[in-house]
Amino acid sequence: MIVGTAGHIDHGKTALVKALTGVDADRLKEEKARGITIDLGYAYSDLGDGRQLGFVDVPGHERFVHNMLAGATGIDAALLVVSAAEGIKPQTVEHLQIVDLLGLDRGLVALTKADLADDDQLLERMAEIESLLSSTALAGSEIVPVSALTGQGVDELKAKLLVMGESAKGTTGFTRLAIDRCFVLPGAGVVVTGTVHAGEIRVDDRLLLTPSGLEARVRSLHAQNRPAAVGRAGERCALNLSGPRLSKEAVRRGDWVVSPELHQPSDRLDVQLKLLGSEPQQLKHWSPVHVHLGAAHVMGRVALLQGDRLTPGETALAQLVLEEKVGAIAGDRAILRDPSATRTMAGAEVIDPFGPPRNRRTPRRLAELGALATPGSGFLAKLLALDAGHVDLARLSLAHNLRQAEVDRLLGEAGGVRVQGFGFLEGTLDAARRDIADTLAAFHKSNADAPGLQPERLRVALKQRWPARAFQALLEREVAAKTVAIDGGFVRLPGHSLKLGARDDALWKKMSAELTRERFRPPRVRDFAQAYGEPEPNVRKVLRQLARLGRVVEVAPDQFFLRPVVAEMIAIAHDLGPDFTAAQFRDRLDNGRKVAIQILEFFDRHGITLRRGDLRRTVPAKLQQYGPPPE
Ligand SMILES: Nc1nc2c(ncn2[C@@H]2O[C@H](COP(=O)(O)OP(=O)(O)OP(=O)(O)O)[C@@H](O)[C@H]2O)c(=O)[nH]1
Ligand SMILES: [Mg+2]
Repeated sequence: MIVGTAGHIDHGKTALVKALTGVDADRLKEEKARGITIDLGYAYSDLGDGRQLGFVDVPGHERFVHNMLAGATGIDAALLVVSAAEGIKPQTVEHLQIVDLLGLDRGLVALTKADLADDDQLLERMAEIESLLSSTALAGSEIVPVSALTGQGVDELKAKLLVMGESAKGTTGFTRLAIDRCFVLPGAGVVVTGTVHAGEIRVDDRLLLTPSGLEARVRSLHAQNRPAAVGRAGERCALNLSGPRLSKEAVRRGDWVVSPELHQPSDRLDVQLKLLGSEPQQLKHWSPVHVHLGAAHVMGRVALLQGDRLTPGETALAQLVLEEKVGAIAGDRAILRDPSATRTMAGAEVIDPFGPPRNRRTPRRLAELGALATPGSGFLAKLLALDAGHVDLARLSLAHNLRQAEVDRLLGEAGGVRVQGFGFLEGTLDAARRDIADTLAAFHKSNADAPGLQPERLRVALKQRWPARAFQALLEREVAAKTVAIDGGFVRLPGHSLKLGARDDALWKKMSAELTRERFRPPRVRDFAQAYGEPEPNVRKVLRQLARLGRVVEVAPDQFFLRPVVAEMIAIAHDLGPDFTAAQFRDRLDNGRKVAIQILEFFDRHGITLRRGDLRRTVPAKLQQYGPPPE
C-alpha cells in the first residue's frame, strides 16, 4: 500500500516521513537549500518481516499543488499532516479537499510538532481537525500527535498505518502505470517511475506509452525500490525501458505505460462532476480549467451536459474537453483547478473515457451516462435495459479495463447475450426481430415489384433506431437464423419473390428464351427493344430488376447474361488452364472477339481472372462467385 502525505507548507511532512522511514525524501538541491519540498519524494520502510510501507511525500507550497496532485492520484491512503503549532491552514484544507475528491477514504492525521504544544492546545487542535474531516470521506479518521524531533508517537503512527490494509488496485485488468518521473541512468538508459494502477508488469513485457504510442520493452524493473521480476497493481515501480524511438525527451510525467490493448488516448471524458461547496460562484458551461488525471496535467474546458450552470456543492454530468489527449478509464478521478491555478474547484469521476463529440447531451446519451454512473457492476444491466439497449463489448473492455473473459462474465451476470461484438438482452433481440420482420412485410406489401430494402434503408425504417454497427450485428443474426434473406444487396423476407406486372412478365418470358438460346452472345437491350417494339428504358428496367434478384448479370453495359451462364463461362475459363488467351476463350464460346473480351474484362474487374499481358488465369477463391456451374 502506498501512503501519501498531505498538508500545509512547513507542517513537518518530510520530517515525519524521515522519522518513519529514515529516508530524506527531499532529494533536490533547491529543496535542501530552501528547506521546502518542491517535487514529489519517495521513501520506503522495510519492516524486516516482508512487510513494507511506501510513502509519497508531497510539497505543501501553494505554488506546487500540481506536483502534489501528480503524487496524490496514485496513493491508497492519505497521511494528513497538521502542525500542532499552527493548526489548519489553506493547503491543509485544499489537500484534504483533493484527497476527498479523489475518493480516498483511508487515512490518518498526524498532529505534528506535538513538542511545541501543551495538552490543552493539542486537544483544541484535534477538535478543529475532527470537525474539518467530518464532511469528507476521512470523517472519523484517527488523529495521532507526533513529534519528529522527540520521536513521540512515531511508532504508534507506524503501527496504525500498517493495519490500514492492502491496496485496492486490481491486478486482473490490462497493465497501466502512471509515470511521475523519467530519467536516464548511465549504462541502462531510460528509466521511468510511477504507480501501477492496474495489472502486472514483467521483465520483457512489450508495452506502449500513452498518448504517444511509442513502443517500450521492459529491460528490468524495481518494485517498491527492490529489484523484482514482476511489479503489481498498487506498487510503485521503476522500469528500465528500451524502444526504437524512446528517449528521455519523448516521455513526460503524466504519460502512461500500458498494455497494447489499453492504448486508446482520448481528449473527451464524460464525467460526473462535483463542484466544491467552497466555490465562490456557479460554474459556467465551457469554463476553462486545469485538469489533473493520474500524473497528467492538461488544460481543458468543462462542457456541462445538464443545464448551463452548476451550483457550488452540487454534482452533474459533464464532458471534459481536453487540449491534449490523455489515457483514462472509467472510474479514474480527475481534479479540476481554476484557470490561474490558484485553487481547487472540482473533482470528476470518469464515467466514459470516450465521450462523443456530437450529440453529447441528447436524452438518449444522458440516459446512457446515467446508467454508466451506477456504482459497481450494476451499470451493465441498466445499460442493457435502456430502450434499444446494447453494449459495444470491445469498447466496454477498453473503457473499464476488463479482459474479454471478465466482460463475458459481467454480461452473463447482467442477463445479456453476446451477438458478435455487442451485448443485448434476449427481450431486446426478440423485439428487434419482430421490428425487422414487420417493417419488411409492410414494405413488400406496398412495393410488390421491388426486391426488398437496402440495409441502410431498412435500418432507418425500423421503429427502433439502431446505430449502424449494432444494426449490422442484428441483421447478420437474422440472416443466420434465415428469418430474412439478402439478395443482390437487398434485404427481403424469405417468402418474398419479385412479382413483375403482367406485361413485364410476358416481356421477360420472351427475353429469357432468347438469353437461353444465344446464351454466350445474348441480345443487348437495344436488340430486344427493336425485336419486341418495347421502349428501351422499359427493357432495361425489367432486366435490372431481375439482376437485383440474381437472375441475370449485367456483364457489359446493356448486355445481360443469365446468371447460371456466367457460372458456366467461369468454369470454361478455368478449364482452359492457367495462362489462356482471349482467342482460346472465344473459340470455346464461339461468340466473337468483341463479346469474349467484354466477358473477360468483367472477370478481371471482379477478380475472377488475373491478367498478365495477353494471358489470364482464374482465381480459385472466386470460382463460385456466381454459384455452381450448371450440369
Ligand atoms: N519542533 C519540531 N519541529 C519540526 C517537527 N517536524 C518538523 N519540524 C521542523 O519544521 C520545518 C519544516 O519541516 P518539513 O518536514 O520540511 O515540512 P514540510 O511539511 O515537509 O514542508 P513542505 O514540504 O515544504 O510543505 C523544519 O524546520 C523541521 O525541522 C517536529 O516534530 N517538531
Ligand atoms: Mg516537505
